[in-house]
Amino acid sequence: MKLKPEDKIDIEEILKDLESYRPRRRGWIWRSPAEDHHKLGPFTYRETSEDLKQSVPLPGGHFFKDIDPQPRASITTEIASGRFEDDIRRMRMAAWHGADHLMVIRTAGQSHIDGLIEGTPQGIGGVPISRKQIRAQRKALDMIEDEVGRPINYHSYVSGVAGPEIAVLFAEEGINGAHQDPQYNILYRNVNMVRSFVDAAVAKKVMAWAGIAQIDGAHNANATAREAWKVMPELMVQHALNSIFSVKCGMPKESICLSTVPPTAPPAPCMRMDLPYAVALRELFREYRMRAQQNTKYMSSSTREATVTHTLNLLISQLTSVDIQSTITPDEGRNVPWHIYNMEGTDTAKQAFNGMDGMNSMVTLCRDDGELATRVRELKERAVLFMEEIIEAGGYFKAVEDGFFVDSGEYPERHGDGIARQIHGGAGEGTVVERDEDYMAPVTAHFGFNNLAAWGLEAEKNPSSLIGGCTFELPDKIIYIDELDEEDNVDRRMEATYTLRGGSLIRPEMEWQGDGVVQVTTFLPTDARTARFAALEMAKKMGLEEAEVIHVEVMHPSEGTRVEFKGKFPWTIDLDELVIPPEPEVMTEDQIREDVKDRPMKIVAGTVGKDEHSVGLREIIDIKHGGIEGYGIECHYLGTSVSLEKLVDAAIELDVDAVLASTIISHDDVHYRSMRHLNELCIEKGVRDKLILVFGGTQVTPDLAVEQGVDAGFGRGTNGLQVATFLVKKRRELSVKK
Ligand code: Z98
Repeated sequence: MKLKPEDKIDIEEILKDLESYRPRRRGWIWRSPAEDHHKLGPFTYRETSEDLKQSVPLPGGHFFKDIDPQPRASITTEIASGRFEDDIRRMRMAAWHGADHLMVIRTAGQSHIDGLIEGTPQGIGGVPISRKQIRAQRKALDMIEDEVGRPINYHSYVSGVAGPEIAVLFAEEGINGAHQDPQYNILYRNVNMVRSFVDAAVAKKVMAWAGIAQIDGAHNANATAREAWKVMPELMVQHALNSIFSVKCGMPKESICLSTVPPTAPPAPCMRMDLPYAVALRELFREYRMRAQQNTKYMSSSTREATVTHTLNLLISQLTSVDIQSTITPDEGRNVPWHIYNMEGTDTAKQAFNGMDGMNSMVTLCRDDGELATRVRELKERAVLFMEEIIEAGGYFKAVEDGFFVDSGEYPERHGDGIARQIHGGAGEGTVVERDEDYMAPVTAHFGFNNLAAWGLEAEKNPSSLIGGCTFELPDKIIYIDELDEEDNVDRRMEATYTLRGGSLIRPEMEWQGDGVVQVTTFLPTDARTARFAALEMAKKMGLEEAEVIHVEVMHPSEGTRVEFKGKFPWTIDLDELVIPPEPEVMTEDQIREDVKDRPMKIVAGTVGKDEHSVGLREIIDIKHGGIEGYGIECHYLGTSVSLEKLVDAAIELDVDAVLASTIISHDDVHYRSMRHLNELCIEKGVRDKLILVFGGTQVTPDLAVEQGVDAGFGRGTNGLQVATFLVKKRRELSVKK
C-alpha cells in the first residue's frame, strides 16, 4: 500500500492481515548527513541531514520558497494517547514535520505485568504494548517512511518485570529503539534488584542482536529529586553503571544512548548549571551517544514558558552536538497529550536547530579556565567520588540498600532522603534461580551459561541451529494472537467512530478520532481563582461538555487573567452542507506584467485615519516584498495617517486607476466606517465609476468590505499577486461595461 499525500492513511487496511506482516529491517538508523555546504533556497547549510521527499516546512519556510532543512540529530516525538490506531495518524503527521524517532509510551502499570500483553486494549497515559499493536504501527511506519523518504525509528520500553520477553518481542518485530536500564526498575518500579540486573543482561543481549538503540533511565533521578540540579553527580554514576553493564552484555557503544536532561529551568540561571553538566557528560562518555530531553520538572502549564525552556535546552544540545533530540515539552505540564503538540515540539526542535545551523564553527566553549571548566571538573570529581564510595560501601546493591540514590543533597553532601530498596525485597524477589548443569536453550542471542558442549560447534556458535532456527530467524514460528478481549479492542473502538471515517462528517479531534475536544483561550478581567470558575461557566454556555481549565496565568492580580480551557464540542459538521466560496483565482506574474505593459496602470495608496502602520501596505506595494510595483504598476504612496479626502484628491490629480487604502486599527469598526466614507467621497466628487477602491488590513473581512461600498477588501495574509490580479481583472470588467 502506497500513501498519497491527498489521502488519509487507511487504518482498516493496515489492520488487515497483520498475521503475515514481517518487518522489513532491524536496528536503528541514524540520519544521513547532507554535504557540508548544503544549498536550500537562498541559503547554505553546514549541519543538515538529507532532505525529505515530502514534508511540512516551518510556517516561516513560506518566505524562503518553502525550504525545510532537516537537522543532523534524530528528532523524537513521544506519543501517549492510549489508542494506537489514532497514534498512527499522529505518527504520519509528526514524520511530515521532521520526527524520525517515534517513541510510544506504555500504558501505566505495564512495568509490573510479568508477561506479554496480547490484543489491543485501550491504555491509560500510553498504549498497552502488544504484538498486534506494534505490528500495526511498524507496518504503518514502513509506508510513512516511504512517503517522507527517510527511515523512521520506532521505540518503546524494555523495562519492568517482563523485560526479556519484551526484548524478544521487539527483536522479532523490528523495533528500532528501546529504554532499558535495570536501575529504573529498582528505584522507580520497586522490582527486585537481582532480578532486574539478570533480566537486563538477557534483554540487552537480545537488543544488541537486533541492533536496537538503547536509552537509559538516569534522567528519571533528575525528574524525581526534589532539587534536580543537585543530583548531577549521581546522574553520571547511573549513566556509567548502565553503560558499562550494557557493554559487558555485548551491546556496541554506538547503540548506547545516554538520556540527559538539563536539570534546571528559568527563572533559575539554568545555563550556568545545565551547560557544565552537558559538557561534563560528553567528556566522560565521549564514546557513547547522547539523547537529550527537555527539562520537564520545572514546567507549568504555560506552553510559552515551556517552549522557551525547550529552546534553551536546544541551545545546549546544539553546543554539545546531541545525537537524538527528544521533544515532549508542552504535554507534560498541561497533561494534554494532543496531536498538535507532537507537531509543535518537533517544529520547535527543527526551528531551533535550523536557526543555530553552523553555530559551533563560530562559537567555542571556553574549556581551559573559568567557570565552565572549573564546574565541569568539579562535577566529574563528585561523580568519581560517588562511584568510589559505592565500592567502599560493598558494591551497587549495598549502596541501593543504603539509600545512596536520588538523595536530594549534592554529593558528597547527603540528606538521607534517597530511595532505599532491599536486596530481598521488591517485585520478583526470589525468582532468580541458578541454571542446572544440563540447562540448554536452543535460542539465538542467548545470555549466560548454556550447556551446548554435547551439541557440536555449530550449536555453540548459534544454539538455535539445533531446532532449525528460532523465531528470530524463522518468524513463521511466532504464534500470533489477534485479540483476547471481545469488547476492549480496536475493532470495537473503530466501529464507534465509523461514521467519521471516509464520509462527509467530521468532529474536532485533539487526541482520538471524534473526541470533539476544543481548546478556548481568552482573557477574563478578574483574579485567577474567579477566572477559573468563570471560564467553566463560559464553557457551559458555549455548549461544551466535560469542560476543564487547563491553564491560568495572572496578567495582573486584579486587572485580569489569561485562561485556557478545554471541553467537548458535542456536534458533528457535515462537510456536504458547508458552503465554501471558491478560492480566488490568481493570474500568473507574467500575465499581469503583460496586461500592465499593454495598458499602464497607476494607483495611489496610503494608510488612512490616525493609523501609523505601514508594513502591510508596503508589502503589497513594494517591489522589495513582492508587491505590485514589481508588475509595472505605477504606485504613489502617500504615507500613514492620510485623510480620505487627501487620498481621493490625489487620485483625481494623478488620474489613477485605483485607490489602495489600508488600516490596521479596527476598534469600534472604524475601518468599516472609513470604507463607507471613501465610497461616499468618491461619489460626491463624481469619480466613483472611474476608480477602483480597495481596502486592506489585518481585520478586514472581504465580504463586509464590499458591503460598505468599496470594490474589494483584503485581509490577513494577502500578497501583492492577489491584489494585482484583482486590479487587472476589475479594470477589464469596467472597460467591458464602458
Ligand atoms: C523518557 N519520557 O525517557 P513504565 N524504562 C526506563 C525509563 O526511563 C522509563 C520507562 C522504562 C521519558 C519517560 N522514562 C521516562 C529506563 C520512563 C517507562 O514503567 O512503563 O512507565 O516504563 O522517554
